[in-house]
Amino acid sequence: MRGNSKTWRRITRGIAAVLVCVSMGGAAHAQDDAGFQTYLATLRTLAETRGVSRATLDAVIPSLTLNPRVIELDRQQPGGPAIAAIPNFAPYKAQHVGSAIIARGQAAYLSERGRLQRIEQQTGVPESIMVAIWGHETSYGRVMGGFDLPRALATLAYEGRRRDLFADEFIATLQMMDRGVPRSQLVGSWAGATGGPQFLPSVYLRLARDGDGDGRADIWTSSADTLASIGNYFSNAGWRPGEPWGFAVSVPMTFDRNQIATRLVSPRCPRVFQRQSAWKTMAEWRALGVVPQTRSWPGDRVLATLIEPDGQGQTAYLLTGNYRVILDYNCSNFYALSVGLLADAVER
Ligand SMILES: [Ca+2]
Repeated sequence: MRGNSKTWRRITRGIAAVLVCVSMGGAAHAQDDAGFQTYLATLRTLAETRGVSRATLDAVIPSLTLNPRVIELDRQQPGGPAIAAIPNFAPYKAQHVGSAIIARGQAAYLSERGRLQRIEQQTGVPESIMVAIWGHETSYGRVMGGFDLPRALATLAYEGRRRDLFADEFIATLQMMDRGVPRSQLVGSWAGATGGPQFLPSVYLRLARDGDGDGRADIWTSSADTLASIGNYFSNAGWRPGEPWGFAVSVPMTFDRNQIATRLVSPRCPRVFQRQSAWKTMAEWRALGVVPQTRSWPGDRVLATLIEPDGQGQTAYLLTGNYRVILDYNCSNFYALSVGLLADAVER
């Protein structure tokens, strides 16, 4: 009997533990929802102080619920300590600058030609760079994300990992509505990027432009508005007309990397900038024995850093100040290199 009663106690304890788990799970969820609704009241007050209209607040705030999928995706993001080994660029390049995306880019380039030329004249940003950003971000407007932005951004603000950033972006979606953007258009990635250029709402408010002259900056259905907005972003971020983003080079076999190591630590995405060398002029790079693979040297005084994304002995790249503008759009060396290479391939 003792044995049996012990077994029974073990079983009942097991059942109790399961029941506690189930009810805790349910309670945690209910608590999240209740907490979220309370937090929405705070967001509403904040939005009111920034001048969002009552009509917009009444239309949006009561409709919002927590989106657990957004929290799940946010928690999968890397953000911890440095990754042990940085992968090579070659596999990423094969995936993002393949023949299909190049061919569709060339088709987009041809069909938007007149418009692109006009934007390049106004902004100094090459047509091919605008097309490459559009291709890389949304496959030329095909994949723009299906998350309801106010709901996703309110959820991310509530979750709290980057609360101020996402609270600001949430309020920016409401300001977009006040400017006449329909709620139905406010969809995008789980992290709040929207439309053909994948702008955050605050970027939309600051930099989106009307490219087809109908008075609205429609970055969701108008390719003219999308390209004009990307051009405006790049010119605003300091793109220098007439200068390449960078180009492929060969580095001599006997090359002392210590002499070109950077001593600067960037306050913004330092890991990305650490992979690049110190700045030198084209004349200095030439004197060090670096040889261009795909084009002739730009002006002697143009400054560039060097990156060897596949390690020593492989293709390296000299990167100008315009490369930094691509990094301003999305701070990743692989992203910026592949945008530059896609632009070159589309233009060819
Ligand atoms: Ca328009």
